[in-house]
Amino acid sequence: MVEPGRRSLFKIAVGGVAVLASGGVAVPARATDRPEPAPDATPEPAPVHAGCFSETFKGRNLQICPHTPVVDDLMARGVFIDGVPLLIAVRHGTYTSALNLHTAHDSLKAAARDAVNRLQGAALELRRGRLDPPALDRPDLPGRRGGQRRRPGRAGYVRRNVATFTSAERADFVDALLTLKDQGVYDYLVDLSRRSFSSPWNAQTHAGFVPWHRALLLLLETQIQRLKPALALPYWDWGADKGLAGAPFTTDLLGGNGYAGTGDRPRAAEVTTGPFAARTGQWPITVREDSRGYLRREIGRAGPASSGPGQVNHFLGDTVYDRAPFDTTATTELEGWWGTPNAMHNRAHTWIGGTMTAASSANDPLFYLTHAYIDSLWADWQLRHPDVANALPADLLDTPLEPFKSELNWTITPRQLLNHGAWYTYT
Ligand SMILES: [Cu+2]
Repeated sequence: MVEPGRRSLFKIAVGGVAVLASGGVAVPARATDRPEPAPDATPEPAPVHAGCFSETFKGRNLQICPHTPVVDDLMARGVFIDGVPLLIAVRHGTYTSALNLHTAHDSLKAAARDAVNRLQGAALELRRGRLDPPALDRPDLPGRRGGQRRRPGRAGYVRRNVATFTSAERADFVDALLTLKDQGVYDYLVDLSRRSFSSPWNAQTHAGFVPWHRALLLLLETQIQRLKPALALPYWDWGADKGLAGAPFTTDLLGGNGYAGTGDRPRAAEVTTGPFAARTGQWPITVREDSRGYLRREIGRAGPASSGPGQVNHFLGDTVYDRAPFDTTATTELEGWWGTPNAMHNRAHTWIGGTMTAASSANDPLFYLTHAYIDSLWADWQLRHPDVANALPADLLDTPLEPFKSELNWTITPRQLLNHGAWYTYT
């Protein structure tokens, strides 16, 4: 859990209460020096820090400060118990009190557990609260039980190939992503996407794969447009743009391939160019499955080159959207699980490799450009096969997608997503 060089931070937690004074200097463990308070004792009044809320728990004064950032990828601050800052360990986005459980008072341990849970919940709420989904109360969108509209709706903007982005658009796109990262909104969506693999949201290995991801793209795109109203998500046509010399792998966009690591420099696959490289300090990977807190790419190492024009045409010629039982055994070749001949989407992930092969693959902004291209292929397929019955199960078609409904109160249904022209067009 603790990387070399980080252990000194944890030593501070040993022997009483874990404390970390401002500037990272350990101070005496004052909270445990005090006697165990009586259950109804009034805690010493502690000054409430800006942006924090204060309450009493089992005789202890708690201050919870959800605005406090994670100090680095292992430690967070944001809880004071009786005025003393609590050391909090962060592991894969989960907060845990680093209190020494053998020596701390029971009431202190309980207070720390409660406070850390509250902090994590408040921090999530804060990030979620900054995310504003696109409105659904539009007359041109089908209602929950309405019919699917074939004619174009109110397409507000155009999604273009990233290769056509001007230098000003590239700068705006990068700037918007970095701002959303700072706000925690980007990482909230990474976490949401990661949880889709272990949740019954019909987002993976299912007929709901494409509409669910269409909703996810709309969510990010709407946040980008709040910052840069003229921008739309670009797509990356990996069949046509397979070379790594141009967009999106330029240093003014997403940066290039990962570093071919050696034993001397073990951070293999670390992206070292562009605005999302770890060395910029702008793009720490905090939602993740292992200790590697940096963006990685291993293009071409794990699998063959991705789908080319021949495979795209094969997919567009397929007359079946999906086949029951809507799992990995027969899911559309667009998503591309085992047994499908082209495996377009999955192969794009594995072709890029590194971060893009993890459950938290949305950490790489390339995720959104890849999915925008998949989304455009779905739109092309729908145009090519307007008379093929849509294979989305009926109960899925009119059920608000999760977790967008329960977490964001955004009740978008697959039916409202079937016609991409109601939202945007592709060129
Ligand atoms: Cu994907």
